[in-house]
Amino acid sequence: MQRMIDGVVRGACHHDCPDTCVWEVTVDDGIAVELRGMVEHPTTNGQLCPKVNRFLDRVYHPDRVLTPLRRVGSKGSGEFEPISWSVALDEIEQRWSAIIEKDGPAAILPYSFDGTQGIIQKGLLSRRFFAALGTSDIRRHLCGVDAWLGANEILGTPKGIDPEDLRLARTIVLWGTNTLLTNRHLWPVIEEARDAGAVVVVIDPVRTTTAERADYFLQIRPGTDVALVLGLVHVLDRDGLLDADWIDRHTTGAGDLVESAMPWDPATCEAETGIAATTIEWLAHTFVTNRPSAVRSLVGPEHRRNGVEIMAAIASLPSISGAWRDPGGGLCRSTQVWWEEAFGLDVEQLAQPSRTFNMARLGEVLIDIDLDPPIRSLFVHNSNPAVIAPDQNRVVEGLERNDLFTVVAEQFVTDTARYADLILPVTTQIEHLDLAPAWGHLNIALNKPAILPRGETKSNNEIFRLLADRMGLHDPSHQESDEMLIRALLERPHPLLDGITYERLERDGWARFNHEPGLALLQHERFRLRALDPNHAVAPSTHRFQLISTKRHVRFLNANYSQFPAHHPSRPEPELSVHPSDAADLGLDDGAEARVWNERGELHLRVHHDERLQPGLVSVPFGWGHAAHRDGRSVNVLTSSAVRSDDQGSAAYLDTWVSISPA
Ligand SMILES: Nc1nc2c(c(=O)[nH]1)N[C@H]1C(S)=C(S)[C@@H](COP(=O)(O)OP(=O)(O)OC[C@H]3O[C@@H](n4cnc5c(=O)[nH]c(N)nc54)[C@H](O)[C@@H]3O)O[C@H]1N2
Ligand SMILES: Nc1nc2c(c(=O)[nH]1)N[C@H]1C(S)=C(S)[C@@H](COP(=O)(O)OP(=O)(O)OC[C@H]3O[C@@H](n4cnc5c(=O)[nH]c(N)nc54)[C@H](O)[C@@H]3O)O[C@H]1N2
Ligand code: SF4
Ligand SMILES: [Mo]
Repeated sequence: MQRMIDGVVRGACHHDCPDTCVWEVTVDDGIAVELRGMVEHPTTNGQLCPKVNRFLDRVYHPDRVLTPLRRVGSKGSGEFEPISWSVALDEIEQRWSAIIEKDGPAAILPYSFDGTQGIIQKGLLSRRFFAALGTSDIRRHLCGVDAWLGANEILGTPKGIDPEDLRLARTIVLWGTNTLLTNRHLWPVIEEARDAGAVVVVIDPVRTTTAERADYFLQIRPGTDVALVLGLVHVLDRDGLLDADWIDRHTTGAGDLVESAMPWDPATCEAETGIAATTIEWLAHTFVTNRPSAVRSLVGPEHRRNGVEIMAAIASLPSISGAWRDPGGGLCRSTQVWWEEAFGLDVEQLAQPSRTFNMARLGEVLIDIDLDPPIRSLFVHNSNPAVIAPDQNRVVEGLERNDLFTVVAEQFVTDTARYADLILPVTTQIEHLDLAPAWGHLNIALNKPAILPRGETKSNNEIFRLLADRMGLHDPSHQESDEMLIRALLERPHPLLDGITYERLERDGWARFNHEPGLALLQHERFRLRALDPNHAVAPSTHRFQLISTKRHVRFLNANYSQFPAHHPSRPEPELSVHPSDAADLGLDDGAEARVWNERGELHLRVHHDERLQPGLVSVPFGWGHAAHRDGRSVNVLTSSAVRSDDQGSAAYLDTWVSISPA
């Protein structure tokens, strides 16, 4: 039997969080007894976060799935019996072989997302496996793709400045990002800049915890960010603050941008965005005079129908103003593209599936009997679509199909796993090997397993090795070990990876990509400016309120942890937050019960008066499971799965309109 050694083992957090903290696990007698942030890691700085400080409770939780399970009750009943791996694998082999024989492999749909963002366990072997079988695939566009597209259009690259370089900036605009909640390890960098005199501005429709800690808060009307950028460009042009030499040497299309800003004088911009004309003038002036100036954004505004245009607008501001000239100036966003390029994953992801669906449309795909062939089997790993996907009623309707053979690889019986025919028990991050990339800084880390897999759990990769063997896929690439996969990535000849070896990562735990701090990365590029389109989604006449459902709780991470009372916020249930003026209008006291609905679904929620919102905007937190709601469903029953006509892009989670009445 495999043995593990007691002592301290280094690893890194797997969650879909920009921070990718590096941790140290203390193991005593084969049991992980302590987990703490690594002191020497520059962004972790010895601290994890309120979600992951209790991670060992998750690993050893009595509800962990420790053996394969087979459904014995009806779908969704949550009744399962333990079975052995060989019985589970036999059943998958038989069911899939029959489906492939009758309808072809395209009738099988794998569904996965960022449950772990470790490069090895997230998808290397699963992609090889499903591509070799020739199954259908999904476009993994729920998070970050629209922001990527918008930035890339203007910058000619999706890359921005190194987030750690924000310490050099003297104006920092946190544009639609809730840094203190979602990217907390960046905050010390921002404070460092502030200690040196930086001004911090937050632009958000909601007065978030981050907004409360900023120097200036601009409470924007939802979705009107493009108009705000046009207003800022208008002022820069009007007041002679545009640098003709910069524009001439480093941009194309600036004339079109300035022309599209002509109608957006401060008064017009105020009427559209809700931000005072004098504030718009102040921000435009500050951005060009109090330099270096940087805009920081992640995915907040991208979850809208005009998400690409919003990010294009956000990228246009530093590009026309010449903010890129200064180290620490420019646009700062996800660093994912750095490691995707270094590891060649941008290419790897283009394996040819038999057909592809945008993952936002899971519900309609599952219930569409006219598809040729229809989906007969669903394999879910690294995701909890019953909670995270839009149009939840349709998703559950699909999962309820008795003729759909559903397999879910999970650590817990999630809301998705409840509908599975088979649940396969998987390891947690301290039970498997992985290479942990970050989308909030330029370091990578090696995650070494600290303990043996609990019970009969197996890593994703181990499951795909077994499945490949069962399904007759005998190419040796399906059997590569996790260590071989990591070594192959690190050996790629890419300048960012020079000198980063497996041995070095084993010794130090982490390494920074070869990129000099403070390098004004894009100063020699030509930015592709263009006219901007300020149109955004407007209210359908039937519904009065706009609903946002972003992440809100410090101890939740997407769909993880809401099942644990120790992770609950002080108001321990999902509530409908309503601005007090709207609540008065609707006759809804604080604590009253309201019905919230639209054409896709409804929820009954307790009302919370919250003056951090704005009139017309209500909110329900994302992340709570079905059981936390009296309707047995969560906020995504209200969101729409509509994506662009080319099936690209994220769901417009935030362009959701609802009606509200007392229950
Ligand atoms: N604690 C915690 N941390 C997390 C997560 C979590 O679930 N919990 N999830 C992780 C994941 S997957 C992601 S993608 C990141 C997301 O990280 P962020 O992008 O920072 O977070 P969001 O909460 O999606 O959106 C940020 C802000 O955008 C605002 N916003 C909404 N509409 C608009 C608009 O039209 N204009 C502007 N300017 N702002 C708007 C929202 O009010 C919100 O405050 O967080 C990661 N970190
Ligand atoms: N209304 C609304 N909906 C949203 C959002 C929102 O803000 N509002 N945010 C969207 C965004 S930005 C994102 S990124 C998505 C997140 O969507 P997901 O990536 O699906 O969410 P997670 O909760 O991070 O992870 C899902 C599951 O992965 C499992 N998991 C973890 N590690 C492993 C592993 O090694 N193997 C296997 N098999 N499973 C593992 C966890 O147990 C967890 O149940 O949600 C989206 N949905
Ligand atoms: S969830 Fe984010 S902040 Fe928390 S430990 Fe993981 S990487 Fe760090
Ligand atoms: Mo995300």
